[in-house]
Amino acid sequence: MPTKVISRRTQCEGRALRGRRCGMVQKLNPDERKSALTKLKGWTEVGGRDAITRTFTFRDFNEAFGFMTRAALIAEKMDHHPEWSNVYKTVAVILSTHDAGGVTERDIKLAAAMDKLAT
Ligand code: HBI
Repeated sequence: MPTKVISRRTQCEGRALRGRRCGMVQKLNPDERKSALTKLKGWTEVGGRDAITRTFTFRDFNEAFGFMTRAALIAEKMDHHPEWSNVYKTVAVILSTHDAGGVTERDIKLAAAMDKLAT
């Protein structure tokens, strides 16, 4: 049974009806990305990929997981999610906008929110 193809527009209308974000965002160009990084704390570009990364180190696992919990709530509210891993007191984060195939303003916004949580 062939799966029914739903146009992006229909998907978007559906998401809007459910109060979820939709609409395409544009990737930042290299200069925009570099400029945005100067406003963040300790984020760098990922070699060979249109993404940014930062590794956060906390006092212990409890603090690291608390950071992830708070960051997860922000990500869910933004409908924009990190690629991340946790080993004991460190949290390694990579941000990129899958829908756009690279770094967008959404990633910068989430990175700034994470920086604020980690201060
Ligand atoms: N998170 N990092 C990231 N990139 C996305 O494109 C993305 C997301 N979270 C949800 C989301 N897109 C939805 O809008 C759907 O497009 C999956």
